[in-house]
Amino acid sequence: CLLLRARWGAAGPALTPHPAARALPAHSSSAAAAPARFWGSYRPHVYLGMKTRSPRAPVAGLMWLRQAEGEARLRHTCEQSDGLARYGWLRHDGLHFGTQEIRDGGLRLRTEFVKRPGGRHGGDWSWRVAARAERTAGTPDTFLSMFFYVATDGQGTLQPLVVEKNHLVSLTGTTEELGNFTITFQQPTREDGATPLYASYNYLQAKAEGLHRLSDVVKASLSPRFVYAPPGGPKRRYFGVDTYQGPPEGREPHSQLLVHQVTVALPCLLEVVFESGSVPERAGRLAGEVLTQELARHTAAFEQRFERTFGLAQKGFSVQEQDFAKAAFSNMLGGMGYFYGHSLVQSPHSELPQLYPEGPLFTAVPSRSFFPRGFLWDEGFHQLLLGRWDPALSQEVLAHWLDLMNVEGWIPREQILGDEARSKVPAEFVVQHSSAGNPPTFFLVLQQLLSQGAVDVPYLRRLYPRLRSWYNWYNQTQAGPVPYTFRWRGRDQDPQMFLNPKTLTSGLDDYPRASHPSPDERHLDLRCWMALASNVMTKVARHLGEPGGEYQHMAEVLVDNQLLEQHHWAEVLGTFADFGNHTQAVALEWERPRPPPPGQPPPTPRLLRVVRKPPKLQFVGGALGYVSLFPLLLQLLQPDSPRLGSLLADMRNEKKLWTPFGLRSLSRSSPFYLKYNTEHDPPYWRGSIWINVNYLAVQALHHYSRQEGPFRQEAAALYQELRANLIHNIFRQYKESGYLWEQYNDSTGKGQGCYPFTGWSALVVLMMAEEY
Ligand code: 6A9
Repeated sequence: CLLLRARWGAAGPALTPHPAARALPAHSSSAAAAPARFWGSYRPHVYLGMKTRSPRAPVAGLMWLRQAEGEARLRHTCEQSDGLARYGWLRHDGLHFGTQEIRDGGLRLRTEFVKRPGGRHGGDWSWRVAARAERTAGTPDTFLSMFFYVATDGQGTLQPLVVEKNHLVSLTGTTEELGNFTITFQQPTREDGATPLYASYNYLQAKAEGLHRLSDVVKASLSPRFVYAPPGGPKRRYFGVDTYQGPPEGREPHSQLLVHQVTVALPCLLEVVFESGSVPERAGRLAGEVLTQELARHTAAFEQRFERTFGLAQKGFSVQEQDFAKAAFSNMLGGMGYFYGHSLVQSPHSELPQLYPEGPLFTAVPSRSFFPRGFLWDEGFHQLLLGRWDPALSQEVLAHWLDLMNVEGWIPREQILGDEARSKVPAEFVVQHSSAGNPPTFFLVLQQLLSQGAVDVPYLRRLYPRLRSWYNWYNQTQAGPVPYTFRWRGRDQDPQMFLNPKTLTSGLDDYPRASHPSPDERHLDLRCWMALASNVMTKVARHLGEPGGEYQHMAEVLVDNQLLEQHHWAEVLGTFADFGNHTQAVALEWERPRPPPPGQPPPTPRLLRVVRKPPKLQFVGGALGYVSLFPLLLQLLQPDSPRLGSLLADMRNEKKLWTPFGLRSLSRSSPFYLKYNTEHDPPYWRGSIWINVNYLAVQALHHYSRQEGPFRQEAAALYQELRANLIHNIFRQYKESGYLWEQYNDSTGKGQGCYPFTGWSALVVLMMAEEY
C-alpha cells in the first residue's frame, strides 16, 4: 500500500541525482563492455539462479520438490523456514564457475555452473545438478522433481520446443541484450553422466505478474494427477505443473515463464545448456565430459589462486579449515547480486514517500535468505574481503554505490530495488529517509585498495566529485553541537516507547546511547568514522594531485588525542563515551490502565519507559562496549596513550567485553546488557558478538602490536588470543550447524540471528590470512 501511495511529485533535492558524471561510464555492465561478467549467479535470493547484468534481464532458475513426502513443498527462494541443513557456494570465482552444495532433509544436491566466453552477448553457460539420497537408515526411496525455468522480465520472447505433449526439450529466445539464444535440457542420466535414466516430464508455459510471483505461479499450477511409472517399478502419483489460470484480473502479466519439470529416481544428474546465438563456432557442446573437464580446470585454478591470495595452507590450516574458508569466501562472492530499480524515499520536503531515480546496483549481500539486498555499511566490510581477490570488482561495486548518490551527497542505506527485492521486505521497512546516514565504510575499502596499490587514477578521478559530496553530506548534516563533534540523526521518535531509543543509522541499532535524544548529543563512533573519512580523503586528494587541505586539516584535528579526550573521555566512567542528555535510571513498566468508562472494554496495557531520575547533560554511562572502543578500533589512539592501556584492559576483562568466542558488543556489567528494548524487541547489539567489529578489533590489535610503545606486548598477546578465539568459534559453528551466522552468543558462542549470513562472518578468512 506504501507503493500505491507513492507518487511522482515535484522532485525535491532528495530525489535529484548527483550532477557529476557517473562513476561508471554508460553501458559499462553491458555484454559488449564487460562480457566476462555479463552472466552470473546474480540472484542471491534463490537457491540456484542466473541472470545478466541488465535492467530487465531474463532469468533462469531451479526449483525442486521431494515427491515422496506426499505434500507439495516446493523449494525455490532461500527461506529459513525451509529448514535446509545447509546450502551455499563451496567454490566460486566470481567469473567462470561455481559449485554449491545443498542438503534438504535426506536429499543432497550439488549445483554447478560454468561459463564459456564467445560471441558478442556474454557467451555460453551450462548447469549441472546432481542429486542423491543420503544413505541414512529410514530414508524413503526418494524420487524427485526438478523444475528448470526461464522467465522474461518485461522484454524479450521465449519459444518452447515441446515433444510428446509434455516434454520441453529446448527453447529459443530473444532479448534486447542477449540477441538470440537456445537453452537445451539434456537427457537425465545416472550419476556417471552416461547411463540414461527413466523420467517423467511436465511442462508449463505461463504469464506471471512479475519475477516475484514465479513460485506462486508454479505452486498454483501443480496437480497431483500425474503418474510416475518406471519400467519394472511401482507406479506412483506425483505433483506436476499442469495449467495455470493466469494472474488475477487487472494485473498486467510482466513475465513470460517456461518450466521444464523432470521427475526421476535418485541418484541422478541433469544438465542445462545455454548457447548464445552469436558464438560463431563451438569446440563441442558444453555438456557431459567437456563440462566435467571445464569444471575441473576452473576448480584447479581456484585452488591455486585462493592459496596465492590468502596463503592458508602455508600457514598450516588443516584441509577442513581451508575448505571452510573457501566456502565462506565463495558464498560471499557467489552471493553477489545485480539489482535494478527505485528506492522509496521520504524527504523532509514531501509529505509522502516518493520514488527515487531508477538505477542499477551490483553488490554483495549480507544474507541470501533474509537480507538479499544491498546494505551500505555492510558492503564496505564485504569488499574488504572481495577486494583482496579482485580489486577491480570492488572498485566497480563502489562505483555502483556512489552512482546512487543524490545532489545532496546522500546514498540510501538499504537498497530495495525491483519487485523481487521489495517482495521480501515488510512495508514499514521499505522507506529510506534522506536524513539517515550509515557508517561510511567505503572509506575503509578505499584505504585498503590504495594501500594495495590497486586503484587506477582515471577511476579515482571519476569517483572524486562524488566522494567529496558524500564526505560533505556527513560533515554537514551529521555535525554535532560543538565544532569537530558529530551526531547521528534519525534516532527513534517516541523515546517513552523504548528502554533506550534506537540509533539504526549508526548500524549498531539498539546499542545504548543518551536516554533522551537531543541536539546536544555527541556520538563517539561517528566522530571516529569521520576521522577515518578525513584521513582517506586526504590520501585520495594526494593521489590525484588535488588540493586536499580541508581534509588534512580535519584529519589532524579529529586524530588529535587531546581534543578527542576533551570531547569523549569520561573520567568518571574511566572510558570513552557518547555525550548527551542522559539518565541511567530508566526501566520498562506496564502502564497502569485507567478504568474504562462504563460499558467500554479496558484498554490494552502498554509497556512504557519510566524515568526514575531526570536526565542531565553528561557522558553516557552504563554503555561500555563497541562504541567505547572506537578510538582503538579505527586506530586513532597514539600507541603511547594511557587510554589505549585502559581499553585493552576492558577488552580483556571477562566481566566486561572478553569472551572465549570474541568480543561481546556490550559489557556484561552494563545495565542494558541483554535487555529487551520493548516487549517484542529482543536485545541485538546488547551483548552478542558481531564479526565486523571484531574484525576491526583484530586489525587494530595487529596494528598496535607493531608500534613501539608501552602496550605493544599486551596488544600482541590480545591479538593472538582474540584472533584464535574468533576463528575457532566461527569454524566450530559452521561445522556444527552448516552455516555462518549473523551474530554469535556471548555465553555459548552459538550462531544466532539469521542464517546463512555470510556478510561479516566471512571476514574470518582475512583473520585466518592475517591480511589487514
Ligand atoms: C528488516 C525485515 C525479511 C541489522 O545486515 C544488515 C543490517 C545491518 O546493517 C545492521 O547493522 N542488519 C544490523 O543492526 C539487518 C537489518 C534489517 C533491517 C530490515 C526487514 C526482514 O525482512
